[in-house]
Amino acid sequence: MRGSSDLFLFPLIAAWTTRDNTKMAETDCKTISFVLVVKNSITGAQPLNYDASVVERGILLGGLKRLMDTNPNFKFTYTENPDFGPYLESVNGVAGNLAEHTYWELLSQKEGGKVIPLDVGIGCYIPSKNEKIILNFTKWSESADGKKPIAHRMS
Ligand code: B12
Repeated sequence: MRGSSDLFLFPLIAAWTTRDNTKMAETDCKTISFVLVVKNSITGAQPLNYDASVVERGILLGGLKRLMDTNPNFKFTYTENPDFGPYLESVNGVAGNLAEHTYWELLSQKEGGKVIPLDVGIGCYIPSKNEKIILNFTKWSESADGKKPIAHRMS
């Protein structure tokens, strides 16, 4: 009796498993490649280029994490800002410093285009295929009265 019910259930289980695999394949995420450049405008050191990738429509933070997980020559840290999300604090051991007015500026260059600063942080920006993302260690400058920082240069 038991043998015949096993025979009956087998095709049902097989069909269910196959259907589930198809579902998995449909929801698999594609990745896109972009280039990450780490530049230090303060020391003038030779920029480093990395081949990076992110899930299609995924955020830059995800791409940076993937790169750090797979490439021992790249590391970064960030802090959480309650209003704007993750703030890139350090890259390869070099950290921005409030007192010294240094920070990691986020820049982008799309194929053949000019270099422009990102208008959002690493938690919001979505890189596109073959885009060059430049992490540029630099200083922000003071306004004429020396009180307010001129935070973002114009594109
Ligand atoms: C000053 C300022 C800076 C200074 C902050 C240091 C300082 N002490 O002056 C510097 C020059 C470092 C800076 C950098 C950037 N900034 Co800014 N910055 C501002 C500005 C003009 C004022 C912030 C402020 O002083 N608030 C008052 C204080 C009392 O509040 P606070 O919460 O303590 O402020 C802190 C945060 O604002 C934080 N902060 C500043 N910018 C950014 C950006 C991000 C993504 C995060 C998470 C945090 C953050 O630094 C402040 C001091 O600690 C705001 C515009 C605004 N009106 O808010 C833009 C603003 C917050 N910045 C912005 C951006 C996009 C950036 C950059 C990504 C620009 C770039 N292309 O590199 C980078 C951050 C890169 C990184 N490393 O992650 C955007 C954020 C938009 C968004 N939704 O993500 C804003 C709103 C300007 C805009 N485009 O409209 N910034």
